[in-house]
Amino acid sequence: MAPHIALEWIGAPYEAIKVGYGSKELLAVNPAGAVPTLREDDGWILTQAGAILDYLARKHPEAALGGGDGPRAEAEAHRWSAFFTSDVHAAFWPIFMPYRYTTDEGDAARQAVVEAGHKLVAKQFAVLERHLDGRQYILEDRRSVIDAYAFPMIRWAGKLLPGGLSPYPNVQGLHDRIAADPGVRTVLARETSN
Ligand SMILES: N[C@@H](CCC(=O)N[C@@H](CS)C(=O)NCC(=O)O)C(=O)O
Repeated sequence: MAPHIALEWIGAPYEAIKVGYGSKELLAVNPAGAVPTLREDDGWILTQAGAILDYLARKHPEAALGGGDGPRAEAEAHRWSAFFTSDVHAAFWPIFMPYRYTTDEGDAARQAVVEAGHKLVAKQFAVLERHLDGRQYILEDRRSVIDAYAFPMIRWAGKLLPGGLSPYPNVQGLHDRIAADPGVRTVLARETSN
């Protein structure tokens, strides 16, 4: 969803292809069997959400989605991209796939893994909440690919955390600003209806 949002903001033509995790079709372009995977018209393939978003921002500087110029602005973009890849995204795995985190097949063991995931996600959302205090967007004062990256994870947290987004009003505000965008609504209509 995040690269599709970035592409909508850029206004570049693209084709979204529905694939199954680990499917033959997906494994042919990404040995991890995971999304997102970007394929350019000349056959060049790029995986990893953070890299794809960075590539799209650099390929389309006119869209100003990279978060600013200069070593510090670029470092901030890398910092928040790494935060979403390694800290936030990874914190959801015990919730989505508890069976990968315990060899105990019992319901109680799996539920304990899910609850540990809730705590991990809550810890990272507290960091994001503090960062957003007094800010409209994650980088500088305008939207960037990092906001697109955050958006699906904010939706997951809203649905999966026991208290939803209620402890994170700044994160809720960011969510609402992004969700109101027409390009984002296009992506949501396509990717949440089937
Ligand atoms: N580090 C990768 C993780 C990609 C990833 O795990 N994507 C999930 C969907 S959000 C997936 O395809 N999971 C399938 C699986 O793990 O089997 C990235 O940031 O692109």
